[in-house]
Amino acid sequence: MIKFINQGGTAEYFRPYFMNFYFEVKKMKKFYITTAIDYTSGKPHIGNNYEKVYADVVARFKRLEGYDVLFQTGTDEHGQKVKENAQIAGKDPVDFVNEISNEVRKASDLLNVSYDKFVRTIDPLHIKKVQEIFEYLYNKGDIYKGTYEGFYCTPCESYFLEKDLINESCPDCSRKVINKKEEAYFFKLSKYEKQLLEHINNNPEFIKPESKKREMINNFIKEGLQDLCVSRSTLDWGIKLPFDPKHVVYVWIDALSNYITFLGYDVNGNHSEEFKKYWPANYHIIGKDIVRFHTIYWPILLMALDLPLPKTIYGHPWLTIEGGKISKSSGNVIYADQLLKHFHVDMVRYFLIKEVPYQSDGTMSYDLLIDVINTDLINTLGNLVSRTNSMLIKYFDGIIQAPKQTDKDKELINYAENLFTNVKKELDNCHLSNSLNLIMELFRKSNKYIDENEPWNLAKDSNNNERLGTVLYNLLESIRIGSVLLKAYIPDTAEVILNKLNTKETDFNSIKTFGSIVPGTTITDKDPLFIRIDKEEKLKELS
Ligand code: ME8
Repeated sequence: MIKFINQGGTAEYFRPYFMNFYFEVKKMKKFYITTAIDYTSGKPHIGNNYEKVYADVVARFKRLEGYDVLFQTGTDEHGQKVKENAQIAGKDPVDFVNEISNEVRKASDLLNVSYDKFVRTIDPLHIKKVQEIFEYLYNKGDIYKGTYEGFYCTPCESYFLEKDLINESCPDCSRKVINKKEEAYFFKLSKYEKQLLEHINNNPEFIKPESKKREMINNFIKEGLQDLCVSRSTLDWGIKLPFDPKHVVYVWIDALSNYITFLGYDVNGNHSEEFKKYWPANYHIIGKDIVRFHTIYWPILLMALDLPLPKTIYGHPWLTIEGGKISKSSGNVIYADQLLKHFHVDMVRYFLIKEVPYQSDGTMSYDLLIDVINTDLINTLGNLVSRTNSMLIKYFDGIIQAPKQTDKDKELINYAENLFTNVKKELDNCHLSNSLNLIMELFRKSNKYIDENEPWNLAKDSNNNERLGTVLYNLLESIRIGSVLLKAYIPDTAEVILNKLNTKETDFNSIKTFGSIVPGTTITDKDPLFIRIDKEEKLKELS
């Protein structure tokens, strides 16, 4: 090999390897993350919003890691329910979906969700592409015309399965149903069943959590997949089949396609640069109720289109209110815009991420929200920052001292130095609540470090000045490291803290080792981060 290099010249020999490496790195750097697109059948609630905040934390974290992130969210605007609710509201469907789509977008904006694209399925370009996809699959033979037979409620214009009938009547309006047959289009799911099962088994990251993966395999795929009815002739608020306009496309085919149509997918292979760059998606973040659509119908649709499959589909648990299902009709509902009139956006973001774990549902109540804010954001984080800054101002006129660390500091330093790696690991496994807890643990450890080192006693004797300066340095550096990580979770608050520290060291590279905060820097701000919430008063205000 050396001989070869000497003969041909090092640069010439390595060029193709560097080029490959360069493109490989560039390719690895992209990160495409999506959320479910919300139905425009009504105003979204805090449960729908939780998912967008979840995806936002991942998107922000990946941007901070240096990935080229595309974060897409939006609204799913066709279907029976949307049409019915527009009628109930006495509105034209287009006016109705415009209004609700704005509400969905507004909630994400209020929650500081940094989406790059907000998409809407009534977009004419999306409609055209869905029609092209449908026609392509029809011509390929993966979609065929057949007969749909089932129990039909004429006033409700809906089919039901026998098991869902109540006393042989419609479960919605209680009127008698009739046995009805009609012509419809079907998608050959069964053709791809084996390929799908293989993919799921060979790609452990494909479906998360594990419990959902098992449910999909055991309850659906192994049972044998029935061909899916992918057209409706009883509905007109949908995308018409280009070659048979009596029918509209089943709303899930329309909705799922958003992940590729808005990237510039082209059924003839003339994809946009954006599509070539970002597809396949790294993450589809969706709720536990729609895992089947995303892990069975969607991958099969992609296989039929000869496209690579997304890397990971995470079906997150739900947020409940006081332990019960969020439900508008029973009044058990909270909306982001109302909540944010009473709480800082980061308080709500913090609560949502902390309180919804990886697999089991989380609970929200005003009581719990206030307790979590007071304990974590005010006692643990807020007090740590103001105490540390106050001591530096009091003992050293706010000037950060050069440290001289000892064994006593090792535990805190080790924890802080490994924090990025540990947080990243949890986040990459979709355990966001755990990842946030690891950051908070650094602040808890820092408070304990204050109690153990008693800076106020060190300050009594000027011989201890070096030690006192070191203790404060370690605290400030720990606060900095934790706050840089918090930029992904509670970005406004993280920025306020980093400004208080008067530091320019605010990127992820600066937190991989301990000691980037610069001695000699002056800190002047010791104001509290948040004002403690008086629970009784707040609850009164909320009621
Ligand atoms: O399902 N807690 O739309 P959607 C957490 N349009 N997440 C919740 C929740 C709760 N209490 N309630 C709902 C749809 N969600 C389709 C998606 S994607 C191609 C089409 C989640 O408005 C729900 O699981 O009913 C879903 O991921 C998202 O909110 C939108 O629900």
